[in-house]
Amino acid sequence: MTDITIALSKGRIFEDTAPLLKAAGIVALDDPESSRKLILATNKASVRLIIVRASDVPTYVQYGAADLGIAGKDVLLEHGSAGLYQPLDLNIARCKMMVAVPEGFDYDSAVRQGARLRIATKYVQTAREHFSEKGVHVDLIKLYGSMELAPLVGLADAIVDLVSSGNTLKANHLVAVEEIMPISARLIINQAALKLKRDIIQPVLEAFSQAIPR
Ligand code: PRT
Ligand code: MG
Repeated sequence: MTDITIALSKGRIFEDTAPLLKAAGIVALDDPESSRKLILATNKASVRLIIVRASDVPTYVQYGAADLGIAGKDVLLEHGSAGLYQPLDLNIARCKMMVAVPEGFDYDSAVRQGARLRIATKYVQTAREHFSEKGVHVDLIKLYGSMELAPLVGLADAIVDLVSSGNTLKANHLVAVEEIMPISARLIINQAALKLKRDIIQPVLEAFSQAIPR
């Protein structure tokens, strides 16, 4: 019988989580990058992994369809934390939430002059909070990806997006003008599961916390 379910997204979250799982003695029996399976068995009969979209991880955990999950802080800020414990910053999948504009756009003077800025982003909650704290008036335009395109075709003056190497900005002639916050992935736990399955969850939590990269 399967006892706990861990929700993960493939790509960078899975890659960075695999060493933490290993430290907890958990190894997936299939590689999610090559397998089409959405439920992956592990070497432990009591643990299975489910592969979902990054932004869907908190939803599976909140409703108890998964007991544990790994999600970026960016995702958690947009989703909200109802029903979720967030005991560990795993310090993986790190990047920065930033404001970026086309090369040559004078962001500072636009802000100083109180211009109303059009901001395209997937991170509407985070962007709204950031600009409201700064007292900058913005119109937020919700996108689901490829935000870098928006200023290039006149959809927005600026974007709020995640930046790691900076290569995507550079390739699209954009520059970061403001850091909103550092981002990393967090362990999230369904609150009821933590109480009911503490005997299985607690050792995983401890192994993860010992194995967090610094
Ligand atoms: O792809 P999908 O729509 O399913 O969801 P997703 O894009 O949110 O998932 P995924 O797997 O790409 O990212 C999962 C998590 O990784 C995010 O929620 C972040 O917490 C974290 N992360 C870390 C990043 C990045 N670094 C990152 N660089 N997520 C996205 N990016 C993107 C960024 O949006 C931009 O388009 O990579 C591009 C910039 O990268 P650089 O290296 O060119 O600066
Ligand atoms: Mg992606």
